[in-house]
Amino acid sequence: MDDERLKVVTGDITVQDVDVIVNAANGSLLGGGGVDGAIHSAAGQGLLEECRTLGGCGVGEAKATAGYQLAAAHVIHTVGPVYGRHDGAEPDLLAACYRNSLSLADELGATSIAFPGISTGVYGYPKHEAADIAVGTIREYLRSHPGSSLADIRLVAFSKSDAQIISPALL
Ligand code: AR6
Repeated sequence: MDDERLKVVTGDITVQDVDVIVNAANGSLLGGGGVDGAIHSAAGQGLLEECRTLGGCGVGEAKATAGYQLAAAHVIHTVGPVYGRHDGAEPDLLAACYRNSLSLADELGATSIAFPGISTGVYGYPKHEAADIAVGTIREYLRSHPGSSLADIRLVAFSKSDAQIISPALL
């Protein structure tokens, strides 16, 4: 079933004009490379200071902070699975990242949210498989949460070639 609330956009997630940006973090929540590094540098030092108070985050879980210097009011930090390190539980853990982030965004009353390709960089998740899980999990969430405040859900591809991988998952 098609849902106009979900779309693929190409670009840098840090400049998305949305209520919530999702960060593909690591368990320490203390920053890193990739999209995590980009979000921390765009948000500024306040983000790291708040992250230090959170006590880390488990794989598949999600925790929220303010957005500081980002256009987004909130950042939801989630920790994706490292591909091949979870004895076959990778798909469930990746789905949990999306589901728990959406649920937290709803608790915050957000209407718009932007996701990066969680686990598809250093954590090695194959991009086609990850895109199918992202789209399937988001659609299932929207179906099972008719009262969701979310009206604009973006899967942010960092390059045109990534957009070409993700877009067919929406068909
Ligand atoms: N905007 C949108 N997407 C981006 C951006 C950006 N600015 N930068 C990278 N991507 P990764 P992971 C894409 O490695 O695999 C960090 O060091 C990138 O092309 O950032 O979940 C954390 O601290 C890729 O498709 O996250 C962890 O240690 C996707 O974002 C670890 O990396 C995710 O790539 C997490 O690894």
